[in-house]
Amino acid sequence: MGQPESRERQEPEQSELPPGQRLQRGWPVTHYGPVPKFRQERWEFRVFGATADGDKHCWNHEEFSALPFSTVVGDLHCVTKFSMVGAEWGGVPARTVVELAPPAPGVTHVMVWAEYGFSSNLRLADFLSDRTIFATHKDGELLTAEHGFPVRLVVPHLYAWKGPKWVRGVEYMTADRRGFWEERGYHNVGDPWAEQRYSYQEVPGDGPEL
Ligand SMILES: Nc1nc2c(c(=O)[nH]1)N[C@H]1C(S)=C(S)[C@@H](COP(=O)(O)O)O[C@H]1N2
Ligand SMILES: [Mo]
Repeated sequence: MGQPESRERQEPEQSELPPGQRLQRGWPVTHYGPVPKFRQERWEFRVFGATADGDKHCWNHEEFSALPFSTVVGDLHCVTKFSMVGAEWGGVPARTVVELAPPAPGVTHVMVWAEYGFSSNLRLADFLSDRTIFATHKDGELLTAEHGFPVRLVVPHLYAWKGPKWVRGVEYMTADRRGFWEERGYHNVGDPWAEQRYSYQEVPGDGPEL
């Protein structure tokens, strides 16, 4: 006896890739710059900007590791055209972070900040998707350093650059602002199903003027 389908939208078949993508065997490492060294005593996860109470919220590594844990299955689609599909990500849903450290009423976007100043901006609605997760684990194992240990964001419905590795914080914003790749020629929204790869494809409303 099947459970009734209660998903918000129909999931694509796992063999179905966004246009222009090809399947990658294994899991390549893709990022700009060096792999940061994790120093537990200096690490904290900060939520700041337009918070509901005007304060910033910080979790040290022990506290962050104790936040409610769940899993989601989701793919990574790199804009350079490879996809890694069917991974099970374990960690703290972005929604949980938002519940624990709520935004002020006017917040429309977030900037997710990582080590060395890497950043990516997301619409609040994309951040609140029930599959957006601050992952600490993949397929039951802790992330490795090169894949983002201790925490990376995974946003399965957007291109993978929208998911910073080595995340250190979330900034609540009352207007949109471009992150690292969004300032450097990549699309402000980054929906792989619509092939929103480059900023020259943007139409009014997709992002702040370049
Ligand atoms: N901090 C940081 N996170 C990042 C990037 C980066 O350059 N720096 N690159 C992004 C891109 S373009 C991709 S495709 C994925 C790749 O994740 P992986 O190396 O675990 O496959 O990480 C994303 N997260
Ligand atoms: Mo990428």
